[in-house]
Amino acid sequence: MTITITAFERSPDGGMGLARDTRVRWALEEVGQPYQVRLVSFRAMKEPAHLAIHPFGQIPTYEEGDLALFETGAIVFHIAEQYAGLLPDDARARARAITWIFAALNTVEPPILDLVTARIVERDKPWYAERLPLVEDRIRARLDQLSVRLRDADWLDGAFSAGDLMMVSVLLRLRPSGILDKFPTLAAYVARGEARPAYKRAFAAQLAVNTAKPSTA
Ligand SMILES: N[C@@H](CCC(=O)N[C@@H](CS)C(=O)NCC(=O)O)C(=O)O
Repeated sequence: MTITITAFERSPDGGMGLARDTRVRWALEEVGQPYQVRLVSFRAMKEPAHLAIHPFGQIPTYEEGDLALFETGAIVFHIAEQYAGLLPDDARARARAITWIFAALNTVEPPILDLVTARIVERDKPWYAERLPLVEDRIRARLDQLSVRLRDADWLDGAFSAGDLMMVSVLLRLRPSGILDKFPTLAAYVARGEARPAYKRAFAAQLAVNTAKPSTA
């Protein structure tokens, strides 16, 4: 069955791979499933046709036959459940890998998003400079804890899993801030993720969209 995902027609990051379609592309590349991409503009994302698939008017979405999903956690989990390669067979190891998907999205991503939001929409506020160190401290606390857990392991729990895919994707959002570089264990972990052939294919695919010349038609 054909898989179709949505992505930005033009990502605000210009193709750095930080828009969330990259993690879905990556998951599909890891399990070797071909997919199509429907590009949407910011305006189209808020129109009824897209809202019928994504109630919050965002990307990415995932369609497969009459199944339509939104939220990258649900999408990556669905891909990992459907196709071999992203979750261990052993039930307990599988549960732990799923735990890392949730940890990435619920515990590590929120303070990182707070920083992204602060830098974009709070920069001109009089309290911005005072608040920024607090936001960064909350990120550093999480990264300290994650470094302790990862130690010298390649991945969070045995073999690479959907949990690592999500954690690396979330940590990548920190790259523009320079904070990740202060955590060599995590910087190396992210680099291992980026070195995976499936990640490279996903990154190249989103970059091609964002560097394509606009159509003159
Ligand atoms: N929790 C959602 C977040 C989705 C999200 O924030 N998508 C961004 C792109 S990375 C978006 O569509 N932003 C445009 C908007 O919210 O209008 C997920 O993980 O899928």
